[in-house]
Amino acid sequence: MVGRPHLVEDPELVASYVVDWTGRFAGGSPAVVRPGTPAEVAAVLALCAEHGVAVVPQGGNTGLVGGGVPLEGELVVTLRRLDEVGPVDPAAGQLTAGAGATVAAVQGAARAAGWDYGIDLASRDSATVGGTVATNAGGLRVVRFGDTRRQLAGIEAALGTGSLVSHLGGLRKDNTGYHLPSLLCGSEGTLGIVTAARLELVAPLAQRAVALLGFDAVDAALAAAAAARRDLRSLSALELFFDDGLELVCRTAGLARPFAPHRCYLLVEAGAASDPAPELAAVVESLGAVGDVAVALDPGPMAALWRYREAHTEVINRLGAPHKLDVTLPAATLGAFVDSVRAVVGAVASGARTWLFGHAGDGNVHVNVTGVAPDDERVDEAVLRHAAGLGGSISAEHGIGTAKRAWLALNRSPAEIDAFRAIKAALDPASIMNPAALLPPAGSS
Ligand code: 2HG
Ligand code: ZN
Repeated sequence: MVGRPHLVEDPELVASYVVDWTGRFAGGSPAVVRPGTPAEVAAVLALCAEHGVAVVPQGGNTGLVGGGVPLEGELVVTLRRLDEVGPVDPAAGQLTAGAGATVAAVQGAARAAGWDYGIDLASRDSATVGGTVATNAGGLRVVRFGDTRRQLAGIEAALGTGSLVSHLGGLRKDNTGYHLPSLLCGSEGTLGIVTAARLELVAPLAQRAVALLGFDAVDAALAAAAAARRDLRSLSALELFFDDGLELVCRTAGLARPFAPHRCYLLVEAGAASDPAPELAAVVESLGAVGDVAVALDPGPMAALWRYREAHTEVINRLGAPHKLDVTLPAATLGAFVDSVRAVVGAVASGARTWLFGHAGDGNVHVNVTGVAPDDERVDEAVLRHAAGLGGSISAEHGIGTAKRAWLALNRSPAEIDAFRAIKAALDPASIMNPAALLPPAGSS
């Protein structure tokens, strides 16, 4: 069906598809299928549905919740061959990209045509359109442009039934029934496989400026983040990290500290068509309680300031596979969560270390815990319950995957989970699509 060379059975080649990026989630698979067209993807799913063969779709394998690797012996369907990026429609400000195109490839095509893509994330060179749509990925520019769902003007997908649905015309007004882009975005491969997406592009941030601010109190940093959201019209990123994380980044990556140590740091980026530096300077000037400031206006120095934040993921991983708990808190309880979560972890895992960083503009904290066995879920349980108890979400932007499905009911009512199951039964009646992800095991809720 896909051509003999595209059914990969050699265990050495299959090996790289069965372990996630962190190393925490490892499984096994008899084979990896590499379809080359949307019709081939649909045909593979039709055959798998007929024979009851479970499937895990995979893009760049940069997911962090065990949602893209075969943990129960599923067949892996990799979308990487569907990597075409179509031409930019300059009138509409849109393009169509195959599921296997990387986020960086979409950004590159958009920029070459005088536009940009609103999604950006550290894994941009590997993460794919299909994977970012399937997980509704967020990243660094949600505060400005919204999440992946907000960029979607249309979708093409092979459903678990084996039928191909394609609606890529990109009309901005189109009230013709159920909105499949919304449904499939964030469905984590449990309903079907995204094969292509029609993406809205954004005006490029032709000029940028970055400020790194040091604070000696979390409250002061969060107050400054709120002020930046309110007052900085050109705000394009608003990131938070702490001194232990910065220390680890500097030590591991051999970087000099930006300035004297502070309890926590905000990275504020402004981007606009014309120079946003004066506006950024005025807003920084207006903030109280800033301990130190470093400003970068040129690409090299800006990248150097960004590195302090972006390197967190890779340096933490070198300590051993972390437990990654990606949560969002309401503004009213974000400070309380940040102040208390280390103690919550310490109470269930005394030898663990807790690293906090994330997207302050979105209330999104990445709680990374190292020094805990991959299958010891007490930390996950404690942190997710704590976040939900403070009104937060147990998954801000990474998805539920297999890692968090046992706790879905912390955020979703029985009626909502029943509705999820009904939708899945309709679009994936043979229950072959990523069966270990998202929905709690049958009977558990
Ligand atoms: C980020 O914001 C990513 O850098 C990864 O969402 C977060 O490593 C993490 O926990
Ligand atoms: Zn993130």
